Amino acid sequence: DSPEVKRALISVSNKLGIVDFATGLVEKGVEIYSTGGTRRHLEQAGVKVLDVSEYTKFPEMMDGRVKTLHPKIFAGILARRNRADDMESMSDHDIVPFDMVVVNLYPFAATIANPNVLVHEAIEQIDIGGPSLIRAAAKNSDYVTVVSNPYQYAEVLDEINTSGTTSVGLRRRLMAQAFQHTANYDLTIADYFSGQTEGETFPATMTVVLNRQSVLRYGENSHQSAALYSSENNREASLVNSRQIHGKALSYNNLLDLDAALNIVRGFDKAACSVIKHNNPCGAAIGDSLKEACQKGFAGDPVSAFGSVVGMNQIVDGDTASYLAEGDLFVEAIVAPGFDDDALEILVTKPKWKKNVRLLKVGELDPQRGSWEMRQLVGGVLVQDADVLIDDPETWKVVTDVEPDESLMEELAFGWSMVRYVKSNAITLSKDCALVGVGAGQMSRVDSVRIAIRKAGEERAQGSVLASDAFFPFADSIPLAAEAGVSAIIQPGGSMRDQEVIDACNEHGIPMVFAGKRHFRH
Ligand code: 93A
Repeated sequence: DSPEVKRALISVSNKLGIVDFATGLVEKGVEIYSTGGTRRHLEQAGVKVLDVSEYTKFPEMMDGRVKTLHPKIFAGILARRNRADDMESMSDHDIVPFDMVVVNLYPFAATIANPNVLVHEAIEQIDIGGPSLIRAAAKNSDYVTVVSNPYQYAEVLDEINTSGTTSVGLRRRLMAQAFQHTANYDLTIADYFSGQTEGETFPATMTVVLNRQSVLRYGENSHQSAALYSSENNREASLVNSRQIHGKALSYNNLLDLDAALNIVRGFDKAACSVIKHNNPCGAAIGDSLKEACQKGFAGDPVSAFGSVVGMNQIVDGDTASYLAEGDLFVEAIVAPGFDDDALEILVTKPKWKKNVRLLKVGELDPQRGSWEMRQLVGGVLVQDADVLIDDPETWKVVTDVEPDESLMEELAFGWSMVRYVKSNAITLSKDCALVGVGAGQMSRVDSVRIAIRKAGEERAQGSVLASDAFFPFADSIPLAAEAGVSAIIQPGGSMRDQEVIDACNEHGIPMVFAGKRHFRH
């Protein structure tokens, strides 16, 4: 019931893979028609191609603005093969049927990614003929195969090679992808021009197109259904782009925590490990080796670390995997740039939790994560730049009589790089570049201080440094820190009562640094 593919129209801006694909089609006896640039590209590679202009008896004109927009092209795509009248119209007007349309569009998104692009240059990159070809072929997917993206070539050629045609199932799937693609394309154009006319960072109207990536077993709780969506333009090394190489399906909470785990470690040059529970780090550390970072990370709060999600910023090696596998640790999921063969072998054979542990490979990490963040409100959405501010200790101010020495400054820098990943009100105690106590998500800052000290325990609080994600509204936290033996404090400063807080530090001989910027995470 699927007619043999005899004739294809190919018109592509992105020439990736097109020679191999077209060659494969020609080998199966498919006749190819192309527009100017595509035809030259294919001919140079030795592929036999017919010229669209010669067929329509119309030249390409207006710098290519009109090349395929012609009834002889569109009727050949849209004709219903089971309708005698459609077939008669074709023969009356010397129209040939196209069984396949291979088009990818002018690169509008890539063009506007250049901030210096001029409006009229952007306008020239709005494809008109291409989306029309794609939509026409998609509409007639009963008979026509529409190929709108190079990643579809392999599967299409596979079917053609086995049966000389494509299955209805594939054609319908390609149809859906085609309409989604042209819809996204138009939305990108609309976004660009609505933003530009306002001259604002954030567009006046925003259309966000997200593709469903997977349906999850359930959401935060088992009575909530859930799915994961990814944005089409997201190319950075991220959880959403990662590959699961082992273990059970990811849950909603796994995904949330893995994302946090990855964001904490991605910025460090040294080996780093984060241990996440309920979206907060219960441990995190840097070390001279990944194993050391892991050991220090898990030591942060070994009780809470049970059933945690782990993030690492280097390829996991056998040593690190052995440490994770051999202790009494129980890990739900691990995300890392990759896993070497030893590590993989160990993690999938050794630990008790080997069957279930989810291993995610993200590839090489960018130090910075994506640019915008969205949070949902009932009936709306909040958008902001992600908090990716790079710490610059040069701008920090020592506000106390005593100055922290160089090694304390290093410890403060570590604490400050961690506290932004803890829910506000956030307090961290850290020592030897490892978290030892975390107070997260309390409604009063002094409670977070109390919790961080209690979590650290007497011995570890002694000599640790304290970081606070926002200023101390009162001086009440300082005596608590002093009593616990905290050796230095970092906080943004900026409270009405800064002076009281500084006085309290001076009284207890604790050096304090103002970082000048706060890092709320609500
Ligand atoms: O300027 S257009 O909107 N007018 C057209 O009639 C047309 N037909 C195909 N752009 C048109 N195309 C696009 O040209 C295709 O979508 C494809 O991206 C590109 C291929 O041009 P060439 O074969 O000359 O490289």
